[in-house]
Amino acid sequence: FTKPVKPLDLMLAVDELTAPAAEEPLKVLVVDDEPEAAAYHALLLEEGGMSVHQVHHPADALNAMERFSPDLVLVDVYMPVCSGEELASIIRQQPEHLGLPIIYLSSETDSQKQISAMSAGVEAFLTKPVQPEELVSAVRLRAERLRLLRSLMTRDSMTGLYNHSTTTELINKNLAQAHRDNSQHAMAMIDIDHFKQVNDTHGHLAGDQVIITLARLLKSRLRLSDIIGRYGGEEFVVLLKGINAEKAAPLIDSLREDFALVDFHAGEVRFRCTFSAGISSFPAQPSTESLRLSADQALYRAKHHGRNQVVI
Ligand code: GH3
Ligand code: MG
Ligand code: MG
Ligand code: MG
Repeated sequence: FTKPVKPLDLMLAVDELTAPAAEEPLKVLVVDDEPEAAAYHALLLEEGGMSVHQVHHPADALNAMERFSPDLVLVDVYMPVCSGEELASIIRQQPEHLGLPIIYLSSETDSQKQISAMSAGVEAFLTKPVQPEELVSAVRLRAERLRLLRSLMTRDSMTGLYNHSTTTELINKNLAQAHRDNSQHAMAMIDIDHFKQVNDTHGHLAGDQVIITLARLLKSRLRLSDIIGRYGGEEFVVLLKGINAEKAAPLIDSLREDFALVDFHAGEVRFRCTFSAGISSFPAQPSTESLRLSADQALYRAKHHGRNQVVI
């Protein structure tokens, strides 16, 4: 759980931190009434490094989209019951799939029919049989563009952490799940101490470096499943999943100790920084709002009692 990190490591590889999450393969939903065709195209995309889910009935597509959350949908045009065009218009009417790229893949070669099919708002029309490289590159280009767009909308560009609204949304979702399976979570509100003074003394760029370094520390030391958000300027919120406040406090405290040892540089001047944190836990606090309020009150006590400490 607590990988030891040498303070110096935190200063490196900031690019890695701010790059959009590239770990997960691009996800493609293939909708084709012919199982062989679906399997063949899925195979090509998988060979291109993507993760693919296939459905053979258009009626199953929406359900699959919900569960699989694809970065792109590849749709056959001629299918019984519901054509690819009809499916595309249904997808386009759903706000949660706004911007999701759809590509048609069909044996239709009549350009007039292709143009009319594209009016549902799809990105491209590929004709069967498709060149494997053409399929893979057409899909990758558009799926990556969506990934980038999503990342711009949900993440803070300076640190790569979730932005305020996404953090809240994700915590809400996790609490709803925690209510169902009786799990416990802890929340930590983390705020850099005397940060205004850091800016005033060492300049805004040095201040930015402090924020980026703390973000990197949180990312490298917490679990992948934990939710880490930049809540405001120099304020971070973490949802530590599956542990209570008594377990979360020493964990955050060890981060506090390590952060306090990082040497920052502003020209020739070296300086150090600390943070304070307040911890609350679910289900004692049953909502995002009460978790936040309780963690905020604990943070206030930490500040009031001299900063550079973690308080429950
Ligand atoms: P406290 O110990 O009580 O938290 O004091 P503080 O000075 O950290 O708190 P305060 O809220 O007064 O100041 C926060 C400062 O953070 C003010 C703001 O200019 C600065 N800040 C906010 N966002 C950024 C940023 O992205 N970069 C830099 N360099 N500074 C920022
Ligand atoms: Mg068909
Ligand atoms: Mg502060
Ligand atoms: Mg603050």
